[in-house]
Amino acid sequence: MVSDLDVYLFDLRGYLLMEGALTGDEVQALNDCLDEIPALKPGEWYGYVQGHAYGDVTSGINYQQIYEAGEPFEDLIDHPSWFEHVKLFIGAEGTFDHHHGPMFIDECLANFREPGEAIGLHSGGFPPIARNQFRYHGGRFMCGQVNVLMALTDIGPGDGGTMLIPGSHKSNFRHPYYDEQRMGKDRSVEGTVGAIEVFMKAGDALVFVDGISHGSAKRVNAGTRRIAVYRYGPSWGNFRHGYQPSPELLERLTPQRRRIVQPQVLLPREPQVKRGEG
Ligand SMILES: O=C(O)CCC(=O)C(=O)O
Repeated sequence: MVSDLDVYLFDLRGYLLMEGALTGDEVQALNDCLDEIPALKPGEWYGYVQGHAYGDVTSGINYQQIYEAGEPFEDLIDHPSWFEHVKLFIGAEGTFDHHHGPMFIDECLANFREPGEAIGLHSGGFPPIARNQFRYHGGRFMCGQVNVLMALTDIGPGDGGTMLIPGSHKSNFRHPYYDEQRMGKDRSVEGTVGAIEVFMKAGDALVFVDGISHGSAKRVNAGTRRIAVYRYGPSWGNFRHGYQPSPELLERLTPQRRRIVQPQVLLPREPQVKRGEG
């Protein structure tokens, strides 16, 4: 299921592009779910889905906790196109990292990108961060965060595609882009030496370790780019933004999905009777 070439390329480049990871019907069902949600501004809720922006809204609006938006989004939790890949790259199986399950989703969102919007370059092997690190040690991957970014619309030139610097998950130096940006120079991701823009068809998935330098080009075309991102890490992780899954979602999910969404149930759930009482 995970080919030797996938392993080689993920280790070398820090990402894999999976063409046709989702069928046309799946993409349609996901978009239908999104169409049912009224336009949300940051902070507004629709059921258990919340409108959100990273900093300001120039990178587009996010709908957080998108696995709450309906069954098509629930199916993404352990989707067969990438489940084994993510499991391997987190590398918990057979170790103490697997104490509560193979993985945990610390953030899942849909993002809508309009003309003029982009997200700046971020992450990279330097400075090192434990949460999103790339690591291969003792014969296994131990990635802190593996992202699956799914295209829900076609993403071609001018559409604000994801950009990344292949190999930067292993870098020991900061790209000069970051210093120039800090000095106030207007540096678009597009002009960054070493960065590539990933064009995707609706249904393609980009699997990448969060420690790779990544961001997106500015959207210049009319219309809206739609993506979903599920971020997976080891089962002992915690929610990035402090959301929690709804009781209804937990009730509906299969045991495998429930363990990925909520690996641990905190104890005790009720006050305990002291010895000798009751
Ligand atoms: O919007 C994009 O294409 C990039 C997304 C991103 O930066 C992220 O998922 O961390």
